[in-house]
Amino acid sequence: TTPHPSPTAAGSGSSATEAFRAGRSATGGPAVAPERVSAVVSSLLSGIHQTIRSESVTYDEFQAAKQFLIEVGEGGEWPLLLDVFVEHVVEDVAARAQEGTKGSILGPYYLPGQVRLESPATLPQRPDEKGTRLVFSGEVRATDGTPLPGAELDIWHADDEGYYSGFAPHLPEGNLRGVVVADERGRFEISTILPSPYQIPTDGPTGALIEAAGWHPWRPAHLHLLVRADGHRTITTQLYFAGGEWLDSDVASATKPELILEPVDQGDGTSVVRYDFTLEPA
Ligand code: MBD
Ligand code: FE
Repeated sequence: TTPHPSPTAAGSGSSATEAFRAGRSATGGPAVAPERVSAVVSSLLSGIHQTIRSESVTYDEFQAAKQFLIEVGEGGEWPLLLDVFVEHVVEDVAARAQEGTKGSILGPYYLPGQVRLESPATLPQRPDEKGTRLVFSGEVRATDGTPLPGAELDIWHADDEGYYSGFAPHLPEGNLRGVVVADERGRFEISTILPSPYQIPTDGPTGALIEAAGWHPWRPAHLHLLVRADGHRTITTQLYFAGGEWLDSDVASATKPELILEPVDQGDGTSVVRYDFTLEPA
């Protein structure tokens, strides 16, 4: 038995759907030209049609697919499913036109409006927060090397059990989330704990699909970051940990070799690591 109610797939999935809706403007984004809708949807459909032909998909399988899609919606798991299996390619395409620090996917668990903390900062955490202490520091600079004073590091990550605040009922709001403001030389220092790997909830439709396909439901341990500075393009990225489990088989395909930290164990329960960010002019 666990000491607290474990977050259900339906709970975290529907919270992610609510968070997504809250983050969209009332208008739901810019209009898309009919030519573009037609081109993208035609291509998408032809991919589906081609799969049905090449795999000789049966009526039973077609009906099972409908059932699955209905359940994804009912469970509020569209953000989870799409961010795990699709977002990495959208990010790849966006990255074609980007310089500076490599990006990675946003994922379903970002929550805006977290507490602003001047560097050096300690992320909000429970008095008895479990896990290895991590001190993460570095500098934010422009692509030409100029330091970016007052840059913001909007950071969020899972706890030592792999759960995210806001998406697991036993965690206090805002736990292990914050917007850290770099100093007058663009330097930052963030004290937190090492996150654990994240497991896609196994009790919802996304987990059921992963199980049915014989895949594993894990993401390697990671920190999420949005790094912002006035006049510069915001970087959405994630940082991983050398030697960590699932690094080479992330279910969300979102790791990159440039995004792997190598924390140094200080021998006192604390690990220390540096990482610098480079932002291109907007
Ligand atoms: C996560 O924590 C995450 O980062 C992604 C991309 C998908 C599911 C859970
Ligand atoms: Fe994550």
